[in-house]
Amino acid sequence: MATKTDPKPAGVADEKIIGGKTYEGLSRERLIEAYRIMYTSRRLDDREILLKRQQKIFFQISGAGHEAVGLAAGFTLKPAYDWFYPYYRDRALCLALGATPLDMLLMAVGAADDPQSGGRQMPSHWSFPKLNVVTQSSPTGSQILQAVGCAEGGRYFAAHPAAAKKSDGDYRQFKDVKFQSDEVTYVSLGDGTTSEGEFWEGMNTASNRKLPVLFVVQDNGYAISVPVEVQTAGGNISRLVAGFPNFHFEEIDGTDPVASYAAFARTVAYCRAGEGPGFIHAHVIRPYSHSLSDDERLYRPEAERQLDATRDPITRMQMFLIREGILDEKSINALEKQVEDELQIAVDQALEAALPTPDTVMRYVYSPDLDPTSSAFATEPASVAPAADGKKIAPKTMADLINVTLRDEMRRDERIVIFGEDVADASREQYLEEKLIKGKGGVFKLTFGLQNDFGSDRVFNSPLAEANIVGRAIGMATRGMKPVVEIQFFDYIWPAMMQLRDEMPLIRWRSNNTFSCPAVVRVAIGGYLTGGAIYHSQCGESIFTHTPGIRVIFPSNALDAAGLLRTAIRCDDPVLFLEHKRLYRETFGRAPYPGPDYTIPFGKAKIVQAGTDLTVITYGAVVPRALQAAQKLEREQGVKVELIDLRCLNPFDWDAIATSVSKTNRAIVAYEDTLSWGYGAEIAARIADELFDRLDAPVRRVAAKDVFVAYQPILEDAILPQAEDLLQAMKNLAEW
Ligand SMILES: Cc1ncc(C[n+]2csc(CCOP(=O)(O)OP(=O)(O)O)c2C)c(N)n1
Ligand SMILES: [Mg+2]
Repeated sequence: MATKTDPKPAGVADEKIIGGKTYEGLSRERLIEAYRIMYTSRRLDDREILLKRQQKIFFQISGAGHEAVGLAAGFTLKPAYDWFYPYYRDRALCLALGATPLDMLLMAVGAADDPQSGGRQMPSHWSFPKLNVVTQSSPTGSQILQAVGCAEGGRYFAAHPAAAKKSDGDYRQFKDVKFQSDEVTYVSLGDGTTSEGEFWEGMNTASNRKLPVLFVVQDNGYAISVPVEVQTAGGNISRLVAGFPNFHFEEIDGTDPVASYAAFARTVAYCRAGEGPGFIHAHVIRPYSHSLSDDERLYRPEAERQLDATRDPITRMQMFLIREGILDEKSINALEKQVEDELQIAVDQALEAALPTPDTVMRYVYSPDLDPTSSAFATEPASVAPAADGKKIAPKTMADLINVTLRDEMRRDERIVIFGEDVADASREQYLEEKLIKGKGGVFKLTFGLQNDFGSDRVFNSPLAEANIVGRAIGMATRGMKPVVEIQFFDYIWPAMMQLRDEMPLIRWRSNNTFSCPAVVRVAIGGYLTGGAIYHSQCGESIFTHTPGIRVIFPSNALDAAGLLRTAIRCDDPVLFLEHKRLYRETFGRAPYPGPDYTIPFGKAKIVQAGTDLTVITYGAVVPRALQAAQKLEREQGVKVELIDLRCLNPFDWDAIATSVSKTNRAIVAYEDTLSWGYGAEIAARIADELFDRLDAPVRRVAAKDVFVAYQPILEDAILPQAEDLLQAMKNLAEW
């Protein structure tokens, strides 16, 4: 049941909550420890500020004013047991969990031994694998859906403990899984960040699934210079979220350590008991401006800043300890001196630390353990015995083979879950049980029957929210699961773009290989649909091939789709798996099922047709069109085109291109996406750069016009590259 403390105005301490001599269960020793941590946190900020002014570090953002909340969280949650998605003001939390000042300072100087990122991330982007603090980034709020996925991961492993076992031959070999049946996932954010849509998506799913996620909004009244009433309707986030079911809510004075501790203790107990998520709205202060790049005197008058200063949690804790006779002034001074001495040693050590060398920059963009381009993934399709009556087994469509591949992989690997919009057979599973319905299984039916076969906790519908799908997948994959999620149409991938660009591809690199999230995102892509129009025909693959850290696959036929999807699932890297809608049920490229172990290495092109006069490099739905054109050209003019289907766009098979172009001396790059700035530009540039002396003619591109795909088929045909366009380009180049 949801509860709520009496709301009180920000900044007004409630002395009654501090109450009595029990200090809400905190012993005197624990209170002294609390002060030590809070003071260390504040003085570490001060040290970093000094170092920044001396140009010995390059950025500083403080946790000042937020120490009491962090402390309360750190004292009520368990490191290496619970999971943490903290934000940059959570220095005191990380110290309370067991991170050291040296760990933090090594990050500030960008040391080689910076345990959080190896010199790759700004300071205060927390990452402590041993404590279950998951690598954090800079985009505000992108941690929230990942935290939700993390909590789902814990719940999944608790229900499927056998899935946690290691297994050779795929990503599982390199992924330790740990979970606790009553673990809690902490996620924090500022007041401004509650304006991000992903915050609401995260709250929605945590509420709906009753997940043990503890949301902590640290409300310092400002997001850089923008005050809370501009961010939040009515100026108070607690009032807005109060309608979410299943939550335990608290609104607290987050500058009061003991009151904060009490509120956290209540909320953590609620989450741990499996009652649902918690939401703590803590009113805090921000005495040091937003960061060292900001001067709040430009937008906050002195009187307002002074009012904040009266609520400083460090001073309040000091006064409290003295008033309660727990420490006297002398012992406080001694404690502080000890902290200062320890910090001095840490600063000296950090300043002497070795710096990373430039030759390390490309490390850990991808998994160093499992290479999906390796020959270990090169297999032959299982020979299909003819049916008993001697008839040949009918070849299957790409849609069929993707469905069978998913089914076989789910059987093999219990860590796989599938979710997305409409991917389940039916969310109201009693309809399935009572056999009242057949089930849907995706708008293109690619996941049909999987929920029926594997149950509703392995195949389920997501809300209609693409960031929700990808963000949660990242959180799950970080925990060791293998989410194979679906984005219904490429045209609608954009709400997930922050997760796909700034998160999924970066988790490994930015954490210096201490975290990874090898999820698979399947996306229906492309046009040639007759009536698909602007919003059901888009390509745009080069936007993702432009992003280091994510593999991009684009098969043109059923066999490749099966083999490459299996490699994608077993792989240790995140994969964007692009499935062309027009090819799902095409006659072209059908094949018998190649068996449950058929894999194709990434980055190996397929020579669709060998030739000597001209090379066409393409992929996806342009492959059958280019083949048709090439065959016609050979019939009519005897020109022999070598047709290369790249199949994988990142990595791509440069060797196949170079070998072919060196032989034919002529190249066309053909693709369905808009011409300019597209995937072909990179290939063309590389051919011009590295094969210049082998060329007898300019490198040509054939692609869509630089416009979106229109609805009327006459317009669609004119916009997308057709076999006839390819034929003309081939003829033209052959004659050049
Ligand atoms: C998506 C995104 N937009 C903008 C920024 C730049 N930025 C960094 S922190 C910040 C303000 C955050 O305010 P709030 O959530 O209240 O947290 P606080 O810093 O006050 O603790 C902004 C706008 C960012 N990092 N990410
Ligand atoms: Mg704020």
